[in-house]
Amino acid sequence: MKFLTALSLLFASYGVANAYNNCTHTCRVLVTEDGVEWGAENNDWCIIDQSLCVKEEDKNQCFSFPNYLCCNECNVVLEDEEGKWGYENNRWCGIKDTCTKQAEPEPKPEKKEFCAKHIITSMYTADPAPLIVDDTLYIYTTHDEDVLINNFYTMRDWYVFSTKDMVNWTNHGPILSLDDITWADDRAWAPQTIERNGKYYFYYPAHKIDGGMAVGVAIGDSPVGPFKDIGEPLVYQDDWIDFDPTVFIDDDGQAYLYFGNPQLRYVLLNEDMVSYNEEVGIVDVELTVEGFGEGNNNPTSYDEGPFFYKRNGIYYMLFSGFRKGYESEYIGYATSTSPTGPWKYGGILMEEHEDKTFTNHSSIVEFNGHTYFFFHTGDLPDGGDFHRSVAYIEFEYNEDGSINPITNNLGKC
Ligand code: FUB
Repeated sequence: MKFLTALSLLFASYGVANAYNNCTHTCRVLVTEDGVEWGAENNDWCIIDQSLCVKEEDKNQCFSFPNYLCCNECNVVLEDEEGKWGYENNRWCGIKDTCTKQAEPEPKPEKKEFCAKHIITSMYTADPAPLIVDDTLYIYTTHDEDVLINNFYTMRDWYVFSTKDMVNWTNHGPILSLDDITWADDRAWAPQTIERNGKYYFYYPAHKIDGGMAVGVAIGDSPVGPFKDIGEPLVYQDDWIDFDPTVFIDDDGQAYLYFGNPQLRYVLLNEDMVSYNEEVGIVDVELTVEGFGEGNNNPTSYDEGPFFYKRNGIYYMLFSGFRKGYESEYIGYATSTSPTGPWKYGGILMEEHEDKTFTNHSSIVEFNGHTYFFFHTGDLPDGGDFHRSVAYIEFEYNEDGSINPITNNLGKC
């Protein structure tokens, strides 16, 4: 046979079989010659030592240890001339040389603990709303006066605080006061500022003389003012609903102004930012439990303090609300794929402050690679319902853009 002839020639030229190596990874006998079984490896003949071969019926056995199973782990218990041995499930097992240490289970990333901090402790502030200009974060706030009239909200002006590092804060206020607004006489409540074409638009709610609540707007040349009111309310319907404005300009240039307690409403701002699309008018958002969670209000948990923004194509609406069984506000959020809803309830962002203060009011901003949740609490000395203080805490979004509840750990961390 041609093959045997070749083999004989091979043997002839090399003389004896033991000039060949033992096969190390094949047990397939190609030729048996004078009781010697030959296989082939690496383009050369090799001699098969059957004692090293795994029998068909012993497939699970360890190649190097024909009568033993292969270890699952690589923990060497014993080493002798045959090789390395492990001990698993009450029996010895062979450890292949190719055995690589199984990767240690990935340590679970430790849940980062962030610490809440006040932005200012020398005065009472509430209702924070952020604006980033260049390398600076500005936080616009309301101001709870030290001395209360009728033990109720006593709020007559607005402030802005700036920081570049979240440590050092500069107070630029007051930036606007009820005294500067001809049509308003009370309730300098939760504002927000936005920039467009180099101008800064400060949206604020206030009580209209002889009327209800209204949303006004004042214009400034810089984020810290001075701001000049346009001289009349931007939104006024002679009710007590239209306050707590939040403003956002979408990628297509359309600006939205949401507001309202306990009805969430919006208008489409015109390019000039001081008037709105009258044809669309003032739109009531349909408040559903699917959108705003179940609660004490109509029948959802939405109450007030909307904060509207967009991240990675998702629109977010933070809000202050009442959950069933609670008499102070929690912060919840809803998301949508469109700026006007429908909204999908996302859950609790911050639980009620319970006995500390009846309200809360939130906003979120990404600054210098970190994400911050701003809120207010009653945690300062003599703090309470009408003596509140703005604080913030860092947090991280989940992969899908959802946000886990955030704990107010002021003073505990
Ligand atoms: O600060 C006055 C009012 O209390 C705000 O407008 C509401 O959001 C609530 O925080």
